[in-house]
Amino acid sequence: MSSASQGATASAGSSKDYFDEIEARHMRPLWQVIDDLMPLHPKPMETAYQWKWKEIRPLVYKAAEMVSIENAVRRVLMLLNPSLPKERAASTQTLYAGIQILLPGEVAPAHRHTPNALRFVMEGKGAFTTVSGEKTILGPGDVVTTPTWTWHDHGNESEGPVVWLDALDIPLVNALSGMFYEDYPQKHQPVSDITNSSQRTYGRGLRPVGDHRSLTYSPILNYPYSASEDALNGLPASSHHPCDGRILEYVNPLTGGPILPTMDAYLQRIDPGPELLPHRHSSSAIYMGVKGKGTLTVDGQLFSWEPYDVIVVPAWAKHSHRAIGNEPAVLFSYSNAPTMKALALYREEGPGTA
Ligand code: 1HN
Repeated sequence: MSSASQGATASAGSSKDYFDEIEARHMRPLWQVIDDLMPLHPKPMETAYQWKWKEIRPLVYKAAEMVSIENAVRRVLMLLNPSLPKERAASTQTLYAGIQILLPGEVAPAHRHTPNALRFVMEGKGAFTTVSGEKTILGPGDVVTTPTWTWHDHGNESEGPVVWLDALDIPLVNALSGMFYEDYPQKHQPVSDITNSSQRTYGRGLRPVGDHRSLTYSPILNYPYSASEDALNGLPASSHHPCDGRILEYVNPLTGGPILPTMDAYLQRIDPGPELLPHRHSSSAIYMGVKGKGTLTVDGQLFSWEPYDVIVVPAWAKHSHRAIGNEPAVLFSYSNAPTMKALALYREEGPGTA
C-alpha cells in the first residue's frame, strides 16, 4: 500500500469517525440540511384535509351516549390532521378544531386556560356560555369568543342537544410552552352582567365613555348569526373580493383588528358562478361550510363541501372557492394570521399582490 492511499484511507476513516462523533454528541452539520431547513417558501407539515359532517355527526352524538359530561368535562371529538403527530392535538401546526356536544341539563364546568378559543354554533338553540361573568344564549351560526385566561363555563338549559365547533390555538401555545390551566372552585362562575351585555354595548358602533378595556381581544362575547348574515347580504358588489367573494371579518370594534390575539375569523358568501381566483397566504386556516354547497380547491386537490364539513387549508397552499348549484355558499373560517402578522411572517400571493 502506498503512503498516498494510506493517507486517503486514513482521511476517509477519520471523516467517518468525525461524523459519528458529532452525531454521538448530538450535533449535526448544517451544510447537509440547510436547503431543507430554509426552503424558498413555507412547507408546512400539515396537509389539506376534510372531515365530512355526514360521517362525523353520528360519532359526535354517539359520544353523548358513551361518556357522561361528569367524566368528559368537555365532551369533544378533536379533528386531528393525519399529517401531524396525534399528541399535538392539531388540525394545522398552530390551530386546533374539535366538535363539542352538550345534552339538555348538562354543565361543562368553569375553568380557564391560556389558549384562546372561538366557538361556531352548529346545532341547538338555547344553551348558554358564560365568559368573564357575562352570559350569552347560543343559537346556530353564533360566533362566541373565549379569550386567553378568561373563566368560561357552558350549560344546556334547552330541550335539545347543542353542538358547536371549538377553535383553539392549542398547538401554538404548546409549541411556545405557554400553557397554563386552572379549574374554577365551583361549577359555574357568578353571572355579574346583563345577558349579552357586550354585544348590546359594543356591537352597535358605540363605546362606553371612559372605557379602559384591554385591546388584545374583542370585548364582544357573541357575534349573533342573524346580524353577521345580514351584514354579508348588505355588501355591495363593488366590495366583493376576487378570491373570497363577499367576505367579512369578525372584528374587535375597539381596534378594527382581529377578535383574538392569535386567531382571526371570517364569514363569507360565494355566489353561484365560475370558480373564484386562487390565492395563498402564509397563515393556515380552517373552514367550515355553513349554508349551500361548494368546492374548495387546495393545491389542486378538490374538496366538495356541504354544511358543517371542515376543511384544512395549510399555510401557503393555493386555494380557490366555488359555489355549487344555484344557491349562494356560506363559509365560516378562522386562521392564525394575527400570529403571523405579529411576528412579521405574514405574506400573501394572489391577484393584486406583487
Ligand atoms: C375547552 O376548555 C373547551 O371550554 C373546548 O368548551 C375545547 C380543548 C382543549 C382544552 C380546553 C371549552 C377544549 C378546551
